[in-house]
Amino acid sequence: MIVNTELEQKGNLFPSEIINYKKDIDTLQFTTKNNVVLQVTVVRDSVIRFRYSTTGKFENDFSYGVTIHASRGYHFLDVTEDEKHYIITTSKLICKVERLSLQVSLFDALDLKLINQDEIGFHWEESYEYGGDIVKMSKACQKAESYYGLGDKPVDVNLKGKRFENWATDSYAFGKNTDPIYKAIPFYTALHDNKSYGIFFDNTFKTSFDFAHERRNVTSFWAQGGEMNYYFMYGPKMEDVVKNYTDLTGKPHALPPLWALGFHQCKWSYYPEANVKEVTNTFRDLKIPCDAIYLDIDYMDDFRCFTWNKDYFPDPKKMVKELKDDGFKTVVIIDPGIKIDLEYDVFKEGLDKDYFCKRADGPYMKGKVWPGECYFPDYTKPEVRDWWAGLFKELIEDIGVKGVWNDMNEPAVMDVPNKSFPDDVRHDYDGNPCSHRKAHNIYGTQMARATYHGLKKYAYPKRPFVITRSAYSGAQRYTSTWMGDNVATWEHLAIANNQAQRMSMSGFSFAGSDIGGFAEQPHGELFARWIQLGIFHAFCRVHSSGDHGDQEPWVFGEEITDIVRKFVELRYQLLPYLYTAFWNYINDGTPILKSLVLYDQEDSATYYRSDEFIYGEQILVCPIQEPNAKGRRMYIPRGKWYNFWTDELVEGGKEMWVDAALESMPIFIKEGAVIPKYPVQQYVGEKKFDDITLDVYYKEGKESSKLYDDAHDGYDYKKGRFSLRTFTVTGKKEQLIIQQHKRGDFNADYNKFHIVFHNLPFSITSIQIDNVEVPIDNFNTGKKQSILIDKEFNELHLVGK
Ligand code: MIG
Repeated sequence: MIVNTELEQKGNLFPSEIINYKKDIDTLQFTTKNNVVLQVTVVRDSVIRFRYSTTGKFENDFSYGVTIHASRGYHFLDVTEDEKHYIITTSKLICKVERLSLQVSLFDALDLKLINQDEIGFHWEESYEYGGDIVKMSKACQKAESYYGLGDKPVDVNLKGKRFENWATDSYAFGKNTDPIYKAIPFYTALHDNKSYGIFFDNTFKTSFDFAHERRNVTSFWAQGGEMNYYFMYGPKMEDVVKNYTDLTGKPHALPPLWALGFHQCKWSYYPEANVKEVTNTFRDLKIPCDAIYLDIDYMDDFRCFTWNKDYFPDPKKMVKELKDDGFKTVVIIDPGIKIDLEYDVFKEGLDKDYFCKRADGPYMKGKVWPGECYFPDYTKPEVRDWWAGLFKELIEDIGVKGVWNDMNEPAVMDVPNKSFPDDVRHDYDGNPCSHRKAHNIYGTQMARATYHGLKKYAYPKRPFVITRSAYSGAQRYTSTWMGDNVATWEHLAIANNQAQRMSMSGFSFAGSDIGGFAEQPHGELFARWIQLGIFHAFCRVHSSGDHGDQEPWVFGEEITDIVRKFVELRYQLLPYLYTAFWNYINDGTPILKSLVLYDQEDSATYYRSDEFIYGEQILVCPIQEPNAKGRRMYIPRGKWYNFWTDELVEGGKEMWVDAALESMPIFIKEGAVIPKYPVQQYVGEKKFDDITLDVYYKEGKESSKLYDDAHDGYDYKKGRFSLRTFTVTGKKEQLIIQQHKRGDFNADYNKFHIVFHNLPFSITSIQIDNVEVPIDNFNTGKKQSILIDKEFNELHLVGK
């Protein structure tokens, strides 16, 4: 852990004993003899912030990661002392601070069991090169403790035994274990003894995490500058840890428009216009649903942001309108590099207003990217973000573009060894001037934030849609994300699976991979298997570099086209289910994908499972990740599950073989679930429906399910124009009752539910709707047992024998 090897003899410094303690409402301050200060803030009963200074003074308390909307307030707070400790007690946690060493240990306030304990605890090294400290924290790794989270790391789900760095990096064709890649999300959750907690190290400098790698019994994290400043979040349920973290760093400010949860097609690049149209027309001809088409860098005039290449796209407004009339939303790429060209108004204005980043001694930060030599806006300055947001007026308001894709915002620079800005570049950091060492990891997020504000303003009253490559904790408030330049290999399919799960448990559910792989070209089989996984990611887009051939769903032959259509149709059918999961996410911070450990942490068989995951609340998915498979072994979590394809009921808590030839994949539905489905449409809003389907999976016992709905765009839902239906299924040997509870005053176009029953163990003798007997011939007893009923029913009661 000694970073500065030449000065090794100097090494680590440690706090000495506490000589002063004071309390100010929710904040306690401990000062040691050698002038180290530990500030402990009780944010919530289960969230405590620890902040250390080695000089007696703290920096200005500013964070891009923590949202101003974060919940605050606790039910109980008490501080006592014993011979060795100060003891802070909330309704969830007991935190002990040692008088002699400033070391911290945390206990569950209910059963008094140890959750987390400093090993050495806080220590530091002076940074001779840059000033300030290299700040370090070491924690004891508890027996059988495991670790999860950390954003986009391309490794198996459990992080134990590994070491990582957070430094946003353009990583073309990264591989398994490449570290770091595009994002910097310094948050992990840990689990031992059925208790889960999380640590968010809110420090934007280069941070490192070591999970019992260097020393078997120690987990540590450190940063190249700034403060030791971390939030400890307690569950004990892992899902609550993730919710706490998401509350702290922010939920998306708005639901995405529903179309953004549809299928997206992208390539580097579709041009000219005729080529774009050919692609979109083929989607419609072949009846493969699709909602968005992307324009990569070649749509611009010589890669100048906010311009169009008029040879390729002579009339963008007309094209965008025609695409829109056919159900396609146009999404365009915008990079941070602004071409140095005095004839180019964006450049000229940025220069005149002094909006570009500068080197330490004053010259502009000049770097080569696609347009050639460029300057780069300092998005960490509020005024620059406002300017940037304003640049979207024409694209969005006038031309009608619906989404913006921010790339290269690590920031990426070509032809330099470190692939980014030099360390000495200056940033405003919202009035806390600093070098690139501190601003690097946040640069991409601030760009996406500025982009989001532009879209929000000019798309109004519609909702904005932004996608970013780089991100720091909190970026999920503004934008969706993809995982960057992966490769068309089977291993990358597994990586994509792990990354999406990991992002989801790192508070960032709106994520997906380049389906099929960005670099190189997949075989049809790999493409089909990747589509099968991709339809279960909140962000679902095919993208490829294009230099290795085409990657549209139809280029691999008819068999593959049919499989792709079948699964994309399934995604469109499940849109109301996904939309509901998204609503859960923006309301409660509930992750849309749940790794099995997050779903059932009491089952230790889940701790190292990487392939299977829960989609939303009640669908279990496991992609096929190897060629020529006719099925695979997978772990079915505890409980009873229906095979989606056969309705066969299986008892979980064990591994089993599941058939899944190429036209299939392992999907299971939790018993008792009510799964809402739309009819297939070619794009969101294509059709008005008379009814939607509710697939009801019989269970002996009780299970409840939710269905959220609203206008699918706009902000009326924030004023109560939504509907939230809760269906409670109660199954008995010869009865099934479905109760519906509705909240909100949104009224969807459809009037009826087509309720389809799976596995009813009895034959119907009587049906009551809201306590009124209805003729039994309303019940369809064909291949699918079903009934069509008014969507506002309160209770459906089936009796059988
Ligand atoms: O240097 O815009 O990750 O999705 O197609 C490559 C071209 C720049 C990298 C992105 C990729 C995009 C490509 N970009």
